[in-house]
Amino acid sequence: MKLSTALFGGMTVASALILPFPSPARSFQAAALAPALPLSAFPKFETVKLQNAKQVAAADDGSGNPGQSKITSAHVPGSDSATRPANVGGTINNDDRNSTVSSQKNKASSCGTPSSRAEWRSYPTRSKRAFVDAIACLQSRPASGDFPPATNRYEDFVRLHQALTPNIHNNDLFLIWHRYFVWAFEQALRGECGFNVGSLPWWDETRDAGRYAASSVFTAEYFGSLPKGNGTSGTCITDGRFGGSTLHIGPGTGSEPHCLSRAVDEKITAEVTKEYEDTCLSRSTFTDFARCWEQGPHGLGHNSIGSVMADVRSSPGDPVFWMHHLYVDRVFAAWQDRDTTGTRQRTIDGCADRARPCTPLTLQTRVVMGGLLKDVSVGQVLDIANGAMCYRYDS
Ligand SMILES: *[C@@H]1O[C@H](CO)[C@@H](O)[C@H](O)[C@H]1NC(C)=O
Ligand SMILES: *[C@@H]1O[C@H](CO)[C@@H](O)[C@H](O)[C@H]1NC(C)=O
Ligand SMILES: [Cu+2]
Repeated sequence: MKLSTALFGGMTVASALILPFPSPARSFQAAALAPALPLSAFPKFETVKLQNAKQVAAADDGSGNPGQSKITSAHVPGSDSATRPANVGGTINNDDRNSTVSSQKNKASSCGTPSSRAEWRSYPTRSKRAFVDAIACLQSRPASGDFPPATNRYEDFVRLHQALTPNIHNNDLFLIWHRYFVWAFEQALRGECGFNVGSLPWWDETRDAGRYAASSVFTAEYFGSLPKGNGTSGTCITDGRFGGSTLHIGPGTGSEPHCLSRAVDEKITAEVTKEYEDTCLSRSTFTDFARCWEQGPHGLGHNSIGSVMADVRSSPGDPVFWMHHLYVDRVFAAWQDRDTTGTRQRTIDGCADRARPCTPLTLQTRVVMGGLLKDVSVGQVLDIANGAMCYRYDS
């Protein structure tokens, strides 16, 4: 069974995840530090430079027709973005919209007090410690067995992301699926590892643009340092809460033991700017925002931290993945809030895949979590404090 069938055909993903991988070797865990693999082993994210993203905006403004495909594909060799329909609006009928709006209204009281995610610099020290401790706790717990060859509970999350990658990147499910993935991870931290501080943090990466390595995120107390690579390989991380880890999911679609490694390129971190954020935030349609944000600061942030984080499939293997996606989600929520009528919390358009013609993304499209948390519909995760989740951002 193909995973795309699992995503959209009503079957469980867990059964689809039993792929022909070797069974986990317990000896991995006892072994000495695994090697850093060559940077070329980690398949990178597609990215677009700000200058080109701005050209897209200009084309969009002028004609009312997005027309981004030509410009984008010209700067992303190997990308198949040009095959994506430029304008896929109008895929949601009124029946869909009205029924979900009213069902969301009915759920308004189910979200009691939303937890309020704080920016890392104003997130209390004891919460920072609790957060990294809870992540390390998941790494010390046994795998569920539903996601071979995951060797611990944390790797269940990495494996699901690896397996679903083609379905959840470079299409309009990207922001929605990753929002719910972070929520599922938060539930595991709370339910399985006793994480009980008020909220998760988020990381305003624009404040560290050009000097991520100096960020207080990358310190021996928390996520460990952010070194450069040596040109061909990343550098194994030996400090911080996750120093010395061996990862068993990845690189790419594989499962080869390797150390947690990073290879920062501050020339690329310097591209994660407020200016880029604002360029994306000013897009008026969901699909235009989503494209700009995924291939802009989202992809640039991944690639710039490098090595494991630059792996489109298996980047959750680096725990800083969660900090990055909390930032990605924070700006998605900000884009939604820009329209004060609430329309962006209630409506959706775009493509759920890269087929041509594509499968339209609707409020009923399933957001599949493979049993890590129950599957929901897109309509249940558009509003972060009204539906399947209950949180907000405090800055
Ligand atoms: C849904 O809402 C639209 C606009 O508010 C309205 O025109 C349409 O008749 C409604 N459809 C149903 C099925 O209620
Ligand atoms: C870079 O590091 C890798 C892994 O530690 C090593 O195999 C390789 O020889 C190093 N390359 C250079 C150019 O130093
Ligand atoms: Cu991802």
